[in-house]
Amino acid sequence: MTATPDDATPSSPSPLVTFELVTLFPDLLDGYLRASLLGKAIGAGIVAVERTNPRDFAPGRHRSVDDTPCGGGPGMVISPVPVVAALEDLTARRGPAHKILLTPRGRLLDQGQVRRLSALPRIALVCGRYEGFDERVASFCDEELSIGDYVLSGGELAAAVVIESIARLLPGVLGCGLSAAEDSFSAGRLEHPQWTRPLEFRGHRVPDILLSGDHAAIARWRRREAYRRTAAVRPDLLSLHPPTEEERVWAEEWARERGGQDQNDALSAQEPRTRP
Ligand code: 6GU
Repeated sequence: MTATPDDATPSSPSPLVTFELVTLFPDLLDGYLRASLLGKAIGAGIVAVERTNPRDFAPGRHRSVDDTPCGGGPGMVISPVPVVAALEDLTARRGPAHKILLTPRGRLLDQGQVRRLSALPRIALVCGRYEGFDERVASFCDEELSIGDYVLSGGELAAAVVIESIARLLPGVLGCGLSAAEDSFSAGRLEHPQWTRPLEFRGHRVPDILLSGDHAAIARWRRREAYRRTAAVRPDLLSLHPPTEEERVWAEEWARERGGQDQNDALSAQEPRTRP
């Protein structure tokens, strides 16, 4: 008879982060949470996701979770009663959590917020649906978060965004490349562009410098392209993370080039359209 010693099977580690989804659609994210790196992290026990449905705590035969707005107006408002009961139930079962209300009126999620949240061991994500929450729900939460300036019909996709952005920062979730991927945003710059084979595709060639083997030159070129892209598409990031010395030099170069181009444009605009 062969007995398996206890220490031969790896005991499942306690998760680094547990997410407590509070949602009226507890199955909605199942496929997403099963797939890819996130699914592996959950399978490996690094991340755990629990679900609690406020409808299970709704009073009455119809288990309704919303009601008409006090003072009148269109739509419905989610009642604090089942939501707070759901929060109390998950706390009683599995312990206290940092409670986040997901709402478009919340503070905007960015990589800095993600980093802050990634240090918390238990996070409850309270998802709304269609309508707003009764104001009192917010008093039972620790903060309110939004994932962007647009309106979704529910907080579930926002919850998926929060879960994935936090999970990928945890050790063991991403392979290598994590620090690189994160550093680029923490430095307040967009990622530099990337290419792979084939070296020529429908007339578009991979830039020669990337094939040069000159690693210092490549690194510098990538920093410059990251800065070019950031300045063009996200100038707001530059006020938060001011240009470095080398970036200022590049910006001046581009301004001179543009100046020359603008002058050419101005000159050709003065030329008569049709020659006499
Ligand atoms: Cl967190 N919820 C909803 N419903 N819409 C949003 C959002 C959250 N963030 C941006 N839009």
